[in-house]
Amino acid sequence: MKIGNREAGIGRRASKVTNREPTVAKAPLTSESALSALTAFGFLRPPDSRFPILPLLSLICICVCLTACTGSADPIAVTNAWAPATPPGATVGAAYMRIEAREADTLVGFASPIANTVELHRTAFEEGIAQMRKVDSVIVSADTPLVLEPSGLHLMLQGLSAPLEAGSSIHLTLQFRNAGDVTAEIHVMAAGAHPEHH
Ligand SMILES: [Cu+2]
Repeated sequence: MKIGNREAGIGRRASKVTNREPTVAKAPLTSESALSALTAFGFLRPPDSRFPILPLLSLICICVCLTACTGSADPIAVTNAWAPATPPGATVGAAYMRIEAREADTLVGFASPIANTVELHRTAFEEGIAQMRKVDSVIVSADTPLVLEPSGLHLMLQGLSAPLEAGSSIHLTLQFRNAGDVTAEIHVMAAGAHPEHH
């Protein structure tokens, strides 16, 4: 009898231990633990009602999406704006950037306090020779960024008041038909250096 009881006792303890193990292992993964944590902080009703977590999670998802989608309210975003440094005495420089428009717009003019004129140029190869042609205006569509880059569309700064020095910044104003003036900060980089692309 005694032995039988002891064995039965051991059996119960053993079964308690084996019952506890999966509970501990599962705890971080179950929605019950998330529910009880939320309940503890007063976000939800007691755990016997599991359904309030669904609208709460939906609300969190909607908030995250809205925040991500409306992060920038600017109609025009200029990124990766850079210009190669120019040698001493140079009066001509170039500038490159990526322009994104929330709604289609037309880029119609350019100005900078450090240059007499700023023109949009397109480099094209004609009979194997690179030629630069002035472009009066360009459409920035809503779904495709306009990328100004070496050997493509670029801004030409003529009549520089001072050479462009690596490590400095210059300001350049882009004039859009709808969005109006947008001033971009252009980082001057050592000649031959390329900016990081994200
Ligand atoms: Cu040019």
